[in-house]
Amino acid sequence: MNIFEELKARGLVFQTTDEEALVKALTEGQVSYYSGYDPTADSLHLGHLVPILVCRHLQLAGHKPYALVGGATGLIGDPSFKDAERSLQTKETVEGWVTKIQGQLSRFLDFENGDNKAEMVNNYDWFGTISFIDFLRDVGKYFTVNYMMSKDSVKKRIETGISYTEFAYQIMQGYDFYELNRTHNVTLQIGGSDQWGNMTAGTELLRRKADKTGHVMTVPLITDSTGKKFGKSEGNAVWLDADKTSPYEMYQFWLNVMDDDAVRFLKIFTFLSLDEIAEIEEQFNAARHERLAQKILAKEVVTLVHGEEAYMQALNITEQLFAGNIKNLSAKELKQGLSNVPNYAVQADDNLNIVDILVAAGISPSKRQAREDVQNGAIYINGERVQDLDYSLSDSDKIDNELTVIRRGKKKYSVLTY
Ligand code: 629
Repeated sequence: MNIFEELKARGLVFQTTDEEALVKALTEGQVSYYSGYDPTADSLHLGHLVPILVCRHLQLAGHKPYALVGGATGLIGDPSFKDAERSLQTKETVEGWVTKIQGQLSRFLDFENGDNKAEMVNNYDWFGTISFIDFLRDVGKYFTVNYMMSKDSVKKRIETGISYTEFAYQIMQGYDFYELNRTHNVTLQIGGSDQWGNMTAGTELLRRKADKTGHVMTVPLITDSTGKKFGKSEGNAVWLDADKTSPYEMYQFWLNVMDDDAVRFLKIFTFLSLDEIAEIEEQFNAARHERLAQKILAKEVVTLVHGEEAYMQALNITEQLFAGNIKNLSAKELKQGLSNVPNYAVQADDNLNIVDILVAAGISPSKRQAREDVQNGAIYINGERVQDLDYSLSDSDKIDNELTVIRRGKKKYSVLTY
């Protein structure tokens, strides 16, 4: 299988400008390619991962990647399929986000070794100094307004309103492709299917201004088997920054993938070979309740994004919480594992008797119920059952001097902080 067939078999190809010519280029020699990421937040998220992984596949196959961070385009705002105009961020903010996103991208590609080592580029490096007059004369002249308006990505906004600033965006991205071709011989651009319009503005400019052919390849927008857009956990983006989405949370996200999506996602999001995935699929289908595909998926992606140690920690937190072994975890681990659990900050004048604390922390609705819960054996402090109505919390119940985990019944947790 050549690299293009491999990407296709994995479900990583949505659309290309000229498949035959692209396959020819990819099989005949080394292709320089790029993919761009705008600094619209201080972190990338799972939605960015697919094109990044395609770039990694291509690098592993010997092609040379350029990772572009849009220091300039991030100051403008991509209107593609966006319902409304974006609000402008300050230049300082965008600059800070550029640095963070560069740091994240650097983990996925090899920037050090071989004749196809990856390179980081920032389009501020050429847009920062280009004059408005030169841009209009040397670039804008190649685009008709009619052509620009015909793109699906902006069509809706033509009706509802779009600023001249955002309307110009596609020409900027088009010029990036032209510029990277001119300076680095880049001939292929990769992006999500929402980027088709911007990316073909690049091949258009290459053709018209330099009489050259560029290729575009889009990756599909990932949806789950119910057709919902993928990558959100309880409505929130799953970030690649461990401080925004902990490795444990990301691990849980993958662990909870639906059965019908798990194998497809193994092909898209991991570097296991298709043969290995076929074997996993067989085992998985023989006993789906064991969630083998999800476990491997979670292991592979968390290791890829956060490293082996973070994966081991996420797994350990999962297993210890499942077994109720709270005391085997540190306060830091518990904060990851129980980040979605209600917290109660114990007050200086709180009565620390178990019954009172259960009510104060909102674990039991009344003292009467609290007493019953304790006597029934439903209450666990740091994983150990407490049935003594006179039990009073003390320093020895504080894990790492920071918190106490109370559980009622099987799954209802609450964290006391001090
Ligand atoms: C200048 C800027 C370029 C090439 C690309 C760009 C960024 C591009 C964009 N991409 C999205 C982003 O930055 O806005 N105009 O958040 C995002 N991308 C990854 C995938 C995407 C896309 O970074 O292409 O489809 C998400 O999967 O939305 O010269």
